[in-house]
Amino acid sequence: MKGKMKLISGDITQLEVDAIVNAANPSLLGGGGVDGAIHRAAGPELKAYCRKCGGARHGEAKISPGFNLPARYVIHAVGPVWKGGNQGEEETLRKAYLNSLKLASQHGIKSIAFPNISTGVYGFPKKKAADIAIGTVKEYLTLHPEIEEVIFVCFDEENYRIYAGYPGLEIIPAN
Ligand code: AR6
Repeated sequence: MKGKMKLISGDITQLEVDAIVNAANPSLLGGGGVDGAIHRAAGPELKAYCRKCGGARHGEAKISPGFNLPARYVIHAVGPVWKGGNQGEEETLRKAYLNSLKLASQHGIKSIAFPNISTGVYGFPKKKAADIAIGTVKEYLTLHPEIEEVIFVCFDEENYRIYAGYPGLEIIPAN
């Protein structure tokens, strides 16, 4: 597990990894934020492919090719909408990470990059989300040596500061 979790600031669409994770909505047909950026960079074939995926519930994930992205795959994870914390939001966020990692294992993905799922439009508190993201990934890696690298990609400064405060994440300098 040690040395496999990394932190980088910037745009997830630029990363040359086996898979990038998208913070999608249940339609899987695109939207704003990181979802919009991924669909723009992947090209229209991504939406056409996702149309056939049948959507996903909050906490679920589906996989597609990366099309024009440098990443081979996109894993579309749907995080919870924050509604105050009493609607199972924490467990749903954990499942979004876990189901993404399970898909990665099933598809021979060795390197995977996550954005800070649900911490934008969906309004999940950032520190709590980081605890769940890092905790879930850490636990998964101890049991699944097939995943070699997990990169947390922070686009906004607040998330980056929060993640940089965790011991055990290797900081990769941005280009
Ligand atoms: N690379 C990496 N992270 C990014 C990028 C990027 N290019 N752009 C934004 N972020 P959000 P959510 C960060 O709102 O909260 C969409 O409309 C951003 O700083 O993209 O899960 C979907 O279609 C934030 O920390 O996703 C859904 O309807 C993080 O990505 C809804 O938003 C997540 O913010 C999902 O909301």
